[in-house]
Amino acid sequence: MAVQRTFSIIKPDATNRNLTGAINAKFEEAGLRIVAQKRIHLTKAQAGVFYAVHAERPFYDELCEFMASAPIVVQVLEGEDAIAKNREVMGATNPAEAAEGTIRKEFALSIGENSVHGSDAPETAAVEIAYFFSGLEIVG
Ligand code: IDP
Repeated sequence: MAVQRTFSIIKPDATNRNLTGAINAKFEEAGLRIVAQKRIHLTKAQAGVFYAVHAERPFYDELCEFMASAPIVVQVLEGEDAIAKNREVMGATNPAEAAEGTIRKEFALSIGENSVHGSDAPETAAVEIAYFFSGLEIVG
């Protein structure tokens, strides 16, 4: 498997609890390199565009409110098989179902306030990276 890039967000529940460093340590221990990173505070409208794929889901409004409730850290992670590796380190969406040692098992508060986002496929990774970063901001 070739070196890939994926898009990651450290969500408001995690930045609120000062967990950015602890979560980054999990990525780095898994062999993922943080090749771009910045702290931003989304508007609800910007969160809505990012999560447009979920617009018809019952939790969409709650999700957009949450993502705009506090600063987030957006990142590009790079490594061998980075998309799958990141999803593995994140753990299942619902922390009650997440495996031991994963970020969501250790840190997530609920299925909604689950500490991290990670792209699920190369196509979504490319779109998500381009929504938040210019090429000059990604330093591999
Ligand atoms: P993922 O983040 O593990 O890829 P998705 O199903 O794509 O999971 O959902 C996107 C995000 O929407 C989740 O990470 C979580 O924050 C939120 N979410 C998913 N399901 C629920 C729910 O049932 N209630 C509230 N929020 C949810």
